Amino acid sequence: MLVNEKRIHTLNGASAGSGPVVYWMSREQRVADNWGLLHARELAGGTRPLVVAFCLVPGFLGATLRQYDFMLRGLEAVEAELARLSIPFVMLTGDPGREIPGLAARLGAGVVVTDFDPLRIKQAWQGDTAGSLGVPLIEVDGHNVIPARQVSAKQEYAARTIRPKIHRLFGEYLEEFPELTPQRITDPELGLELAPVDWRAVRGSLRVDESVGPVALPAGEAAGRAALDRFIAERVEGYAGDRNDPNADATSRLSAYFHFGQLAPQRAALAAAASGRGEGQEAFLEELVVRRELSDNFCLHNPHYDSLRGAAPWALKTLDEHRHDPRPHLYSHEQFDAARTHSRLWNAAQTQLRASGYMHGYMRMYWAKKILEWSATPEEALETVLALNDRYQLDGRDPNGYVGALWSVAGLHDRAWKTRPVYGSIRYMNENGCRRKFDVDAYCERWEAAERG
Ligand code: FO1
Repeated sequence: MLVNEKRIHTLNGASAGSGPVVYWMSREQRVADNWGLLHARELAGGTRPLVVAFCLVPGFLGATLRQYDFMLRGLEAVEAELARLSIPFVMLTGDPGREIPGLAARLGAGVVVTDFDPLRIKQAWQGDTAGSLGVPLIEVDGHNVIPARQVSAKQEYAARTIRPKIHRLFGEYLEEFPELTPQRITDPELGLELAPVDWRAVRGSLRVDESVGPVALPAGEAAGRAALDRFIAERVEGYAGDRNDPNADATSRLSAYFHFGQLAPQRAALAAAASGRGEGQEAFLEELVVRRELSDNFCLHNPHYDSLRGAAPWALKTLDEHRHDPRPHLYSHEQFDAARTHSRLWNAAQTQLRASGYMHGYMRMYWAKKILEWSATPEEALETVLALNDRYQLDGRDPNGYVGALWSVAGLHDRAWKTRPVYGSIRYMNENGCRRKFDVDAYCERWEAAERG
């Protein structure tokens, strides 16, 4: 088998037919280094057609034009790359729970393969599809180096509890990807009328908030790979020392590519492991594998990953005890959104997010903790953090984003710290801490200048 069978999980009990194989691409939007697509290709072999389908959901979790634009640019590249391998690409629009079974029925598909994704909405789409398909729906984990269903059967407490489990299995799963072989079956034999996607029509059909416009970041798997290669060649060496300095440009900047599946985290792990760059390599693998996969573990095992109910009892208790503490400043969602607080540093971070679709990881923690401190309730704070993150961040609505928000606002995967007003024993951050780490004024000036244009 091309794909380690522990990556594979069948979502219904239906028996396979002999018709075409459909790969329903969703989280892993790339052709290379894609375990789900490789498994589908292997099932198709030399005799059964393989068709790749993507279902465009017009109002996905409040996404704006910024995210759809980035995703569609990547999917155009997917279609072109698949064409090179004679694999047809079908773009559906609507509810995947209806559209995927509909396509499978039209094609007389014998099996459908799709991507592992721990988000509730994805699990619901997959549940609906599995229930009405009549043939197997097979999930493949192409996102985690160690498949999320294998690493642990329960919600892990913290990085320190999942780390040894990941390290133990790392050798088994960190393997090179096989190459995807071209399809030899020609179109007429497929018996399908598959027209190329009309991308203008697809873009025209979007009903999304256009006030948050596209960003200039190049999209697609070639761009993701180039960004990885640059990071490994130029920056991974200094990653351990400089990654907490928002002025240093030391982070990988790969998260949008991971979020839309335009780059496999496993490709990045292979490149880092082979880089021989000591401390930087270790620090990057910790973020890339341990922290990232801890986020999938949390969302898979905790259905409340985007609300305070997902937090630990100690955290809920302490936030509740400090619910009525006077807030030093109080802002509404709109004031936060417009970057209109008293804090020059906070406003600069929000401006970076609005203007670029990205906020430096260290600033994301500070930014979210101040929203906790300056909101009327912890519930309102978490709502604001998630809404702003999902609206502006290219990689919003991702397990990593949910975990980052709950870490900042409600101590997820963290421990209790010295008690303070509003925060209780949730870890506190302030501007002086930032000043000790980096040149705060330079950061502010940079984003104030960007705002002025
Ligand atoms: N996945 C889909 O299968 N279809 C979509 O139309 C779609 C839109 C979309 C828009 C913004 C965004 O951030 C993600 C989007 N995704 C879509 C899902 C995404 O690929 C991820 O799988 C999840 O957000 C995180 O696991």
